[in-house]
Amino acid sequence: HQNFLHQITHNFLKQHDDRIGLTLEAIKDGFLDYLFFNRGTYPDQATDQDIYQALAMTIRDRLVQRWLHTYKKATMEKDTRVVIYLSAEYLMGPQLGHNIVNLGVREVVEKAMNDLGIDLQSVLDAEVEPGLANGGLGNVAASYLDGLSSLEVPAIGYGIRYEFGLFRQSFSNGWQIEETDKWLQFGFPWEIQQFDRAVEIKFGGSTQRVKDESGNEKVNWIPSEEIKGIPYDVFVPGYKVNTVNTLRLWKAEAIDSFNFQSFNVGDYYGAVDKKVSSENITKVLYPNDESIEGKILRLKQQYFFVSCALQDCVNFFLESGGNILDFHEKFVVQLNDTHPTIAIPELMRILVDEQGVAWDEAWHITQKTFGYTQHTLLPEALEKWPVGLLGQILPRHMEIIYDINYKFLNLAREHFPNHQEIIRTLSLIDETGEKYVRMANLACAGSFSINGVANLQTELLKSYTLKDFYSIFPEKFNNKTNGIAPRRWLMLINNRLTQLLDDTIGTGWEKDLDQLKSLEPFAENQDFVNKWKAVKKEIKNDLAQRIFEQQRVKVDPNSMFDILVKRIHEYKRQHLKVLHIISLYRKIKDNPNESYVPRTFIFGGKAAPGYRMAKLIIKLINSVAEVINNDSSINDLIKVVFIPNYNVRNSQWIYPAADLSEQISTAGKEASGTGNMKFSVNGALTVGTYDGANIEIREEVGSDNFFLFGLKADEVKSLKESGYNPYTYYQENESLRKAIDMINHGYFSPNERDLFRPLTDHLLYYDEYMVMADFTDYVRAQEEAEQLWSQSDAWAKASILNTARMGKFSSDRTVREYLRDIWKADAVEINIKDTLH
Ligand code: H53
Repeated sequence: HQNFLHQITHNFLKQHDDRIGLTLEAIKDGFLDYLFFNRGTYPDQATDQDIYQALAMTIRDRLVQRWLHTYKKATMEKDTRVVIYLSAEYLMGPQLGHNIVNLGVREVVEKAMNDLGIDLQSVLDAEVEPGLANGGLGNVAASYLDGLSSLEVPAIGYGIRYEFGLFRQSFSNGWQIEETDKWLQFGFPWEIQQFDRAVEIKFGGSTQRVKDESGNEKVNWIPSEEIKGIPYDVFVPGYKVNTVNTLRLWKAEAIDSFNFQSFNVGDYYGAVDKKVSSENITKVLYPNDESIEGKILRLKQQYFFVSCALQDCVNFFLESGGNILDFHEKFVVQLNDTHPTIAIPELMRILVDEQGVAWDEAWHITQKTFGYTQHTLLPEALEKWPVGLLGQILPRHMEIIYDINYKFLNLAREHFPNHQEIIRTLSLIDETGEKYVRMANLACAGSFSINGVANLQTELLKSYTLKDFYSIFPEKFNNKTNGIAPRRWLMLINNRLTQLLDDTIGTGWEKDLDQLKSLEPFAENQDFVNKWKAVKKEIKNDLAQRIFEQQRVKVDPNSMFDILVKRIHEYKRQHLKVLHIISLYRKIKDNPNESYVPRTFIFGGKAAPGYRMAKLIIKLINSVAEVINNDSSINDLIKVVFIPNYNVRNSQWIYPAADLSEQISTAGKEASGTGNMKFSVNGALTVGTYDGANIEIREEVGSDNFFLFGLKADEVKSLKESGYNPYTYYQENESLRKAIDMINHGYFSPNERDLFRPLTDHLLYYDEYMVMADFTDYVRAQEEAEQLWSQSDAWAKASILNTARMGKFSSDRTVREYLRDIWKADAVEINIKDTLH
């Protein structure tokens, strides 16, 4: 019977090939069909949202068959190895444009829309992006799924379907205002709900030791709360291949959506209450990047999606006839930072308590299953959970963690006999005050691979942050320098440059970014240099126009676009940039007759809602912008713009338009950075510190095409140890002093002179991130940039060389390295003509 039904489906698909075909007519028909039957409208009456939804459904139709084949013929097959990526965040970005590019149908779709009198760009603009991430961490998660699909390797990303993504930012009187991100409001056309793959998740309660039939001791977990996880599958198509992998996002639901007992005694509200509280778990993304929020709900989120994911893997492996003892052969599970680390005791629990595997064997399987990616050098970003809280929410896991720790510390003592201090730092439990579980230590003990995300960071992990783990397990440590997806971050967002590249060196670079190298000789070709400049000018025009429409600020496309976009954080030093702008402003006012390079300073980025200093920095930028943009005495020589609600969509306009990319973190603080890569591949020059992936970018593009400044990581460290006194820089550097004095005298806050005191005091008397120490050299690097800018051909040449030499930073390269060293999974070609079973 089943075969019969399959046959019918296949005949149907064959007959209706046009419905899913990629021809102009098929796409037009599909689109009109959806517009009429699904949206209930005609093209001339359709809203932007109607048109977006109809086109999205049309494109989605073309993914379904590919996705189902990938899922059934590769992912679920017993003997194919599958990469599992666990991440609390995915920064997917707008989907329509990306999926059109990956299907290879950009031109056809553009033509189809044109024929109907519709502008594709305005359709793309109508999409509300799924903002299920804070920043860089979610961006790499999305890029690696894209890379895995493009390399045809079966993979599943697991995460949370937050009902509200990262808050939307607006400004009121220059202050950041946060609003709920209702990204699901109009429906999300790129997902399919999989009700039949729902799983149950337990919380709280207690454990009990019982004997099973054969007299062996066994642990029962008797929870106090149970909820359901419902998966929603999002398609992740590879570039011009049939592979469409799965991003499976989980939503929490109550098990009985209605508690009839309460209902019968008239407590209607109480009955609904339980449903509401269960569903709270996946309500909202915590808006902190690199700082921990020790909230119960956050821990529940982490356990929730991790348990859903592992149960799902175990289920379909056993369904396909797999042997649980081979779990680590079938799956490799990558932990994206420590957020999913509770997966380690969870897999132990499933193996030991539910599958009856002996402890040592279960530990062997677990350690062979997990890889751990470490993304940070900030001590405050290392997650830890109070033992009391973890034990209350996950009593069985707390026991398992203690058991793991006991054995792990015995091993550690063999390496470090009589080193009580080292044993204490290695312990999974921090016992210096209130007891905490150290999630990074748990991740290190429970995985076979530990990787950093750029060379410098990996070295710093080995010599400081995870030094003692490195001496026990040197073989586990490796580096995987981050990369970005060239399809999104060049092809999709920079159509103009893509055309020029295709015309000059042909296509093929999108799948093999090293091919951009063949652009190098063109840097010497005046005709090409002129074309490059013309393209850049058009792109800058586009952004200038958007800025004017949004903010009513006129910026000059001929000025140098100097851009700093990323999360607002003190270590990323947006305030260093502000001090530079103020000092330049001061200089122009004091010496109006000298000649200056016209500059437009563009900012973007969100501050965590509870991070007061970051919010004050936003207010300062907006206040400085207000004064400078309205000061007619400086003849529009400089403009300052803060683009609100920085997200993927806005960033797609920003990166291609940049002349100068600001990557100015304190050395030794930014693990890698990926924005730095997006700028440079689009032809921006970088002014940057010797930090994170900046170092490797500079190595690739050449030191002449990169403006390096500032203290190095070891210099930062030794200056700190020798007693850093920021005030001396204030005394010694006149322009720095004047800039700080202007802020302190209320020049930018006339109604509230002391508004920025907390910030300036911090800089003068504490300055954890050494803004003051790096100021002078930063200004020097900026002047160097201005000199090069004045020779516009030389600048263009450096810009061309940046693009030409960025091949290394394709996420395809990173994914290949993960596959080679950690994941060890092979490509599986997907043939959509195969019959499915
Ligand atoms: O991860 C990026 C790095 C970047 C680092 C970032 C990150 C988060 O976004 C959140 C938490 C965390 O521990 C690290 O700050 O340097 O490029 C991807 O690896």
